[in-house]
Amino acid sequence: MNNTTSEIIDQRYEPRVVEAYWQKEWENLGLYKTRTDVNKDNTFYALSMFPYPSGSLHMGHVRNYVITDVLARYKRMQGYNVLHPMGWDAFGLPAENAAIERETSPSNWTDKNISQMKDQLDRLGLSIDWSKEVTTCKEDYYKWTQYIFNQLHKNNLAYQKKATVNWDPIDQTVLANEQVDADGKSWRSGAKVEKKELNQWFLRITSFAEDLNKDLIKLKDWPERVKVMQENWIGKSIGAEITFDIKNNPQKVVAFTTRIDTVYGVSYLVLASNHPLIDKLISTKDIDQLKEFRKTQEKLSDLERNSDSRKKLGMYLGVNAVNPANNKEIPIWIGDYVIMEYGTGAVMGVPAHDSRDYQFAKSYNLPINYVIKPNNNEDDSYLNAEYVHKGIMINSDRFNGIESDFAKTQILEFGSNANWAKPKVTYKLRDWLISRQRYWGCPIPIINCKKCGQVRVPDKDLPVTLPIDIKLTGKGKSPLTTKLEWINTCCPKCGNAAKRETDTMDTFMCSSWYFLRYINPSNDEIPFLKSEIDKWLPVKQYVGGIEHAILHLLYSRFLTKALKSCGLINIDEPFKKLLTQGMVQATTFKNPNTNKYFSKEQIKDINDPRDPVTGENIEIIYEKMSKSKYNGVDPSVVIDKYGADTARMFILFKAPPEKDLEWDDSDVEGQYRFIQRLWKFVINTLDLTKSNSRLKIETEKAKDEEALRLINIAIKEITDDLDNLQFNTAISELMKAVNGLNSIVNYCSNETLNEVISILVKITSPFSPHIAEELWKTIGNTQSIHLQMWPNFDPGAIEEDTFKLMIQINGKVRGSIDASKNLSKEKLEAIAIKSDAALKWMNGQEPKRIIVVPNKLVNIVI
Ligand code: ANZ
Ligand code: ZN
Repeated sequence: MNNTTSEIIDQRYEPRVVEAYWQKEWENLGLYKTRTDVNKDNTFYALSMFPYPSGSLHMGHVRNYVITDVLARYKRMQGYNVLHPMGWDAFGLPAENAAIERETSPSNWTDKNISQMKDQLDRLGLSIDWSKEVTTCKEDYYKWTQYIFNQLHKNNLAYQKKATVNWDPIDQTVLANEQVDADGKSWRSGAKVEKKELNQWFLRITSFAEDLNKDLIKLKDWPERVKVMQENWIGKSIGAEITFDIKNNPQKVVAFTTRIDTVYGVSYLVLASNHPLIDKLISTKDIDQLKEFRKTQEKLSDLERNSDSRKKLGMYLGVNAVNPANNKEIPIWIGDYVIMEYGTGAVMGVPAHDSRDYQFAKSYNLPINYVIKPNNNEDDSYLNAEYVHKGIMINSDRFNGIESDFAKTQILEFGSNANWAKPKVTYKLRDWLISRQRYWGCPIPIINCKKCGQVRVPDKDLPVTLPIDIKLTGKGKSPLTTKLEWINTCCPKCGNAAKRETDTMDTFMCSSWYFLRYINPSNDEIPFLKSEIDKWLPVKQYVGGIEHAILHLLYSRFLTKALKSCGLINIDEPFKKLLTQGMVQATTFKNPNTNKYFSKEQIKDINDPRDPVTGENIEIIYEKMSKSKYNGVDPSVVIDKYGADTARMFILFKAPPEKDLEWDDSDVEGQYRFIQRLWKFVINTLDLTKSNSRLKIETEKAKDEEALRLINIAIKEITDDLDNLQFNTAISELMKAVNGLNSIVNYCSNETLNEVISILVKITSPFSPHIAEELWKTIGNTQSIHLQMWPNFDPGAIEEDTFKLMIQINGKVRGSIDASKNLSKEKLEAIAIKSDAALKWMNGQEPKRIIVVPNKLVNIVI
C-alpha cells in the first residue's frame, strides 16, 4: 500500500465506489451490532422517530437520521454501548388508499415500500443495527400492541363509551382531539371535521393529566416550545366548583369557575346545549324552541364556540337559580359558548368581568354587576366594558375592599364552610379516542358477548390477526364488518357465539411504545423485559419533527406512565433529551395571484421569473420541500452525484439542527469540494512523510507546535459542539483545521504529521464515515475507524501564544502590548484603545477610524 499514495494523489476521491464498498464491508463485519453486556451507565440510546413507509425517503428523513447517526458514531467512539435502531410505523390509511387505487393489498404495498426505503437508507451510510428492526404491522409486533391494550383494559385504562366525536368525512373515520388542528381540520386529510355521536374506545390519558403536566419540569433537555405546547394542551386550571340551588326544583347546577372572586357578580347561569339537566328543567311549551336551538349547535366546532368574536346565541330556560353568596335570584340560560365536555358543562355568568359573558349579557339584556374595580382608579371608565383584571373587591358584602386575588382564597373558604363551594382542578385534556373504522390497523382484541359483555381476547390467544384477503372499498364502516367468518367467534368466557370488535386502533397507539420494543424485538414471550428497559431507557437522545410536539410525544409519555402504573416498567418518562429538527426547505416558484406552483424547469428566466401561461410575475420563496410544490430534491439523486458523505455534511453544515434548512445546490457543491480537499490534504501529507526529498528540508519546532495546536483546538471545539448538538459549527471547525494545517505541513516533522492526520480522520468520521474509513485504511490501519476511540485534546498544546501587538496612532508606532494570538478584530480593537500608549497619544480625542491587522497591529486614526 505504501507506494500507492503518490498515484492516488492525482486522482479524485470517488465516493460512488468507496461508499458502496465500505457499506458492504461494515455490514459483513457486523460493526453496528448492539452489545448485550451492558449496564445502565454505559448505554447510549440514539433514536430517530421511525418513518411511515411511504415508499421514498425525503430530505426531512435524511436530516433526521443523519443527526442521530452522527451522535451514535460519536458516542460509540467515546466508549458507550450504543443502540441505534430503525423501524417502520407501518399501519395507517395511505396503505389502504394506495391498495384501493392500485388493486394490491395494503400489506404488499407496505412491504414493497419498506424494502425500497431500506435500500435508500443503506446508501446514507447509517450505523443502524438492523437486527433491531420493528414493523408495527407485523404480527410479531402488533401482538404486543394488543397485549398492551389488554393490560390497559384490565387496569381500567381502556374503555368504550358513546361520545360526540370528530368525524373526518374524507377519510371516513373518527379522529382524536389532538388530530384536529386549530382550524377544525383533520391533521391528515385536511377535511373540515364534523361532529358525530358514536360508540368509541378511549384510553384514560386524563388519569395521568396531573403527572403529564407536573413532570414536564423533569424534562430539562426538551425544547421549551414543545413543553409549552404540551402544557397548554393539558390545560390545567385551578379553580372551584360552585353549587347553585334551583327555585322550586330539587335539582342543582354545579359550575366550574377560575374566578370565585367574582361570585357576587353572577347575573345568570348558562348551560351547554346538551347538558343533561336541560331535559329535567325545560317546560313542554319550550321544547320545540329547544330542538331548533340544538340544531344550530351541532355545526359548531369547539373552537368556534370558544371564540371571542362570534356572536353568542342563547335561550332562557324559564327557570331561576339562587346565587348562594348573596341569595339573589338569577335566570338559567342555555348558551352556545359553553362546552359540555369541559368543567361541569355549566358556567356562572359574570358579564362585568368576562368577555364572553359580557357579549352574551349585552345581546340578551342581562344585568352587568361590577364586583371588582381597578386598584388605583379615580374615574369610572372601567364601567364601560368588561373589566377582566384583578383589583379591589366591591359590591361583595364582607369581602369589600380587599385585593381580588386574596379574596379568591377567602371566598373559597367561606363557600366551603357554607357547603356551596369546593376547590377543583380541571384539565382541558380529554381521554384519547383510539378506535378507527378502518382496516389497516391493529385489531382491538375484544369480543362482544351477549351474555358477558366486552371480553378481552386472552393474552395466550394473541394476536388477533388482521384477515389478509379483504375487500377494500374505502367508504363508511371498517371493511372488517364484511368479514363474517372473522367476526363470528366464541366468547372466551362462556363459550357462546360472540362477535369480534371490528374497529382497529389509532396508529399512534402502535408508535407510542415502539422505543420499548427495540431493546429486544424478537422476544416472543413478553413485549419487553423490565430489567433491560432499565439499562437503556429513558432514550438518551430522541430526534424528530416538531409536528409531533403534542401527538406522538404526549401519547408516548402517557403510555410510559400507564405501563408503569400497570407494573410493566419502572421508568416514568420515555425520552431524556429531545431535539426537534427544523424543516428542509427549497426554492419555490409561486404565482402569488393564483397560488399555483411551478418547477424550476418551467421558469425561463430565473432573473425575471414569470408564469409560463399568464406571464404574470412569480415569487421566489423558500418553502418546505414537497411534491405538490415541485421543489423536492430526491436524496438518491444527490447521493448519486456527490455521494452520501457530501449529502450528510451539507445537511449538517447548512443550518443548526433545530432551524429550518434551505437547500442550495451550490452549497452542496461547496461541501463536495471540501470532501475532495480533505482527501487531497490527507493523501498529500501522507505522501510527504514518505518522500525522501523531504529529508533536506528543515522542519521547524514552531510549526510542529502550531500543527498540534490546530488539531487539538479542533478536537476540543468539535467535542464541545457535538455535546451541544452544534453540528454546523463542528464542521466549520473541521474546515478551519484543514485550512490551517494545509499551509504548514511542509515544515512539520513526520511524527507530528502522522499524529495530526490520524486525529483529523478520527474526528471527521462521525460526519463523513466513508471517506474517513477509506483514509484510515490508506494511512495504514487495518481495524475500522469506527472502532477507534474518540481523541482527547491536550490542554498543553492549545495554550495560546502571545505576541507583541503594535499600537499605532495615525500610522506611527507609539507603543506595544502583549496580546493572545488569534483574537478577533473586535477584541484587538478594544484592547488597543485602552492601552497606555493609545490613551496618552489620543489625548481624549475620538478615533475617526481603527485599522486592525490581526496578530500584528492596531492603527488608530484620529
Ligand atoms: C366565572 C368567571 C368570571 C369566569 C370571570 C371567568 C372570568 P379556563 O381558565 O380556560 O379553565 N368555563 C367553565 N366551564 C366552561 C365550559 N364548559 N365552557 C365554556 N366556558 C367554561 O377557564 C375557566 C373559565 O371558563 C371559568 O371561569 C368559566 O367562566 C368558563 F370574570 O367562571 B369563569
Ligand atoms: Zn360470554
